[in-house]
Amino acid sequence: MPRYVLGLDSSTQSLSGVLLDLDSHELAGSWSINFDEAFPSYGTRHGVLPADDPCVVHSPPLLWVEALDMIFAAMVDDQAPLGEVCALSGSGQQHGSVYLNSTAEATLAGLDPAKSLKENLQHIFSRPTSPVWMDSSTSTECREITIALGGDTAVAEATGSIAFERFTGSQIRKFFKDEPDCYRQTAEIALVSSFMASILGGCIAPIDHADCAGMNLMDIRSRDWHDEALAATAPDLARRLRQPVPSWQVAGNVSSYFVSRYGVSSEAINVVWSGDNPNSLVGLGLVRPGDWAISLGTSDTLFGLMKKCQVNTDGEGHVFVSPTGDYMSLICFKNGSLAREQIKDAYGLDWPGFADAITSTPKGNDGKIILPYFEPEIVPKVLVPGIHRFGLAEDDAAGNCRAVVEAQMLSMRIHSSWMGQEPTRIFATGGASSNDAILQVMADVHQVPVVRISVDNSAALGAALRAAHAWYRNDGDGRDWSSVVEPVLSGMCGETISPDSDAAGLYDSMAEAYAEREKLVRDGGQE
Ligand code: XUL
Repeated sequence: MPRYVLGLDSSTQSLSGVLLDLDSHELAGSWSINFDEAFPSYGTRHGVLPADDPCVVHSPPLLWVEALDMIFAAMVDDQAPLGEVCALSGSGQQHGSVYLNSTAEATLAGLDPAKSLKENLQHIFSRPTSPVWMDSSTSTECREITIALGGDTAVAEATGSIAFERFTGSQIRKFFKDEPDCYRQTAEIALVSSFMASILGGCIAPIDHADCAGMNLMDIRSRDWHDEALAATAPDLARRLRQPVPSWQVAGNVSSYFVSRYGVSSEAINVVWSGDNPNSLVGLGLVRPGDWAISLGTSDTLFGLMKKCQVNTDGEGHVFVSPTGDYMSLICFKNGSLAREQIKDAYGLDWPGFADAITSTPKGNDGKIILPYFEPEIVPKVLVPGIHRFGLAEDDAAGNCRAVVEAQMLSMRIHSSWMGQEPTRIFATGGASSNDAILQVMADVHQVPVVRISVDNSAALGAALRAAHAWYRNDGDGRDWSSVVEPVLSGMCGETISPDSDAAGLYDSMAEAYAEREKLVRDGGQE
């Protein structure tokens, strides 16, 4: 009899789900509910509520509740084999928080299948809206927490990241300061991930270590709440939080609500949910230290799995716990496709023309360098945009094309060295990963093989793979991460691009030259 696992993804704009067939290792179905389209009465735009202050970005958690009913109904309509699901788990947009009152626990335990989830759960909130990761209204609270803990380095060493506005700690502090009565009425604080897991399981589900690392509240090494961070955030916070758990922890069986109403197997285990980035790590197959992924999108994002906990005290990257129990980094470079496209367009090229320009120029570009800050850059932190050329003429079309891609790859190499972990292979994903010339530069600069991978929703797939891993661990043959992930992802991997080992020395020197130019520009020097 075939067995299935279900992975859900509660993201900013939609709730998606994938059903994975454990025997064939293939997807048996996928569903998605767009919040704005499906629930216009909430008035969300791109999943968030309009606000007068652009720094305040909240979403209504009841919308996510309704979407959960709707996606299960859609699966039933499509005759998805929910009775044969052995495990389910999910992914939540990171950092967002949900505030529950003292009725929540009993209400979740007694969900009535004759009513909708909305009818069941509408009175469990002590705060009707949830601040999400796009909220940047807590700079004051970040400063207060940082001072209380002894500075940026101390916060990063303790919790894995310096204090960020979107991280949950400063958000909780702002809630406590602005609405002390509602804070007092809050019995439980959940992340989006643990909130959704709580509904599926009909109990308060704990937060997993991976998503917990995005709160600025967990001791990143002991993986327990950090007492001073809790104290710096809000009074009696420990009472409102359950003990964080490993990402493979089972939070019980699926609630009888989903068994009665949608025919989900009553034996299905509800594996704790995690954040979208940790789930994507697994969904892209990064289960061995040294496995990296570079997602080439509007911004470029680098994820890397590392064995040891290394933190970045400059705020250039985050360290989270990975769902495998190791650590992971997340580094975001804003001038990604944005910069590649600007250069392509400036020389009137299409993408094949851009690729030809790169291959027509020598590796290392004869030392010509560009620093392509079309927009303020996150890593390295550059607040004033500007394009800085060194030995590179503006009318050298091919030289500029190679320079922008070499700049991006060199910057990733330089600004990931804090991880203390060299990559052994890189999975390339996102729109621009279809471009061979760009991937060859990636392989040459990092001197490792680059594997092209195309996964539609890596967060939902990662959640399904985590559910599978937990199921094998508990009820199956205990197979390891690679044996769970590889049979599914091998079909999604394209060719491997090998590095040119003759270019190794060249890019070592270029990394030094690039870092010097970058320092010059950041110090306000002239090219
Ligand atoms: C990560 C972050 C975003 C959200 C998106 O730190 O804020 O990637 O997780 O959902």
